[in-house]
Amino acid sequence: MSGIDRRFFVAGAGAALLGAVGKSSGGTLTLPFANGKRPLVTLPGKREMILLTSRPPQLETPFSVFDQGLLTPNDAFFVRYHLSGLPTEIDPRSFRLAIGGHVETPLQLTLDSLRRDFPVSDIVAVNQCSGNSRGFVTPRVAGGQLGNGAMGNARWQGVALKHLLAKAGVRAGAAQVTFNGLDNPPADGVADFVKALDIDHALDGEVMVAFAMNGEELPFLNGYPLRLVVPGHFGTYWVKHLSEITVVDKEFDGYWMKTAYRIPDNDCRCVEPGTKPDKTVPISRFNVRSFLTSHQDGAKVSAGQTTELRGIAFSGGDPIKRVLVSPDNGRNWQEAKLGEDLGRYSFREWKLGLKLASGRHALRIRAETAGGETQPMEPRWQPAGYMRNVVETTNVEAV
Ligand SMILES: Nc1nc2c(c(=O)[nH]1)N[C@H]1C(S)=C(S)[C@@H](COP(=O)(O)O)O[C@H]1N2
Ligand SMILES: [Mo]
Repeated sequence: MSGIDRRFFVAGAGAALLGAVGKSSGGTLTLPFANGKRPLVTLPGKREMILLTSRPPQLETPFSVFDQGLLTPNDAFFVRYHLSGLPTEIDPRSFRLAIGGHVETPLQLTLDSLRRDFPVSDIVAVNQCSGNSRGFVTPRVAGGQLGNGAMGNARWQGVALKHLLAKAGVRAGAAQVTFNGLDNPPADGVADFVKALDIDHALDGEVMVAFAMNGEELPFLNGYPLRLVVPGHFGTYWVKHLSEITVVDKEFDGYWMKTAYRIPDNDCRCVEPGTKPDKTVPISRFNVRSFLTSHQDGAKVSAGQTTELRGIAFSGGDPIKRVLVSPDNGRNWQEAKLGEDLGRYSFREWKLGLKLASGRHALRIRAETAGGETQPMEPRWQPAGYMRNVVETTNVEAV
């Protein structure tokens, strides 16, 4: 089989997703909040994952994966869709990426042309859903009740959007660029999933049209054959099965920009629990987060001996300066050792050896960026349950 035939065959696996029920192993996993019991399923191209919904397919990464390496394997990478009208078959030979709108020369690019005619680059970047960790929000809010597994870190390979837009020639007066993929609403009255970035952002050289992830082509469920990569920005902008890029001369007012994915227009991105913000803006960059990955809540460790703690931190692009660990629920803090730097959009590993006396300990993990951004000790609240970044707590018992 030639390379291109093989790709077509792999993409054809998408047809198997039409039902998108997935194979259930019968196994379950219980996320640590009320009604947190979830089936474990396998869908094409994926290992056993936590099922949130089956139509459209939404899968969460089991948290233990984040302790196994800084890059999230493709078959364990989370999956989020809004619309159940998924493309069922994509032929890489006839696929075209259309670039049009407010440009000099509209383009219809083949996948071969994308790889051959433009500079190819790569970047390690975290993709995180705005609603990651929503299941922990109290008072609870509507939306997918996710644990902490709606995030992943990968090495993305593709072509910087600025090269594609340069080839098409952006005309004077361009305001934004919109992005549409091959998935469609299942019925009339549901808005097609289209997102927009300001023209300056689209031309910044970091926004990428990616065709590969961790050295392999994109898994079907993560956007085969092309997806947008928007480093430091929430996953909602990372449009999958990307097929249409349109330059527009005014602010785009589609449902998924104007109504959905908006956050309070204030510094904390928060409001009093139970209230609504007066003014909102589109969600944009990640706030800083950090996690302990080596130990689960309730873990037992050896009293009086060094326990090796390990975890990850990441931000919206401001480099991680330090990670602090509290052995005693925030009274005292110790600085962890940072691991390999894969770039400012990547997960950064941290490690710390701690001696814990016998008894229970509430471990807290707090990251700080070079620009001084840090995590709040108490959770902030907003009606959509986006952007949770409270200092995490993991209870361990030393025996
Ligand atoms: N075509 C398309 N792209 C999409 C979406 C979608 O519903 N359709 N969802 C977005 C959202 S909200 C997120 S969080 C990311 C998730 O990327 P993943 O499924 O590869 O993990 O995809 C984004 N891209
Ligand atoms: Mo998302």
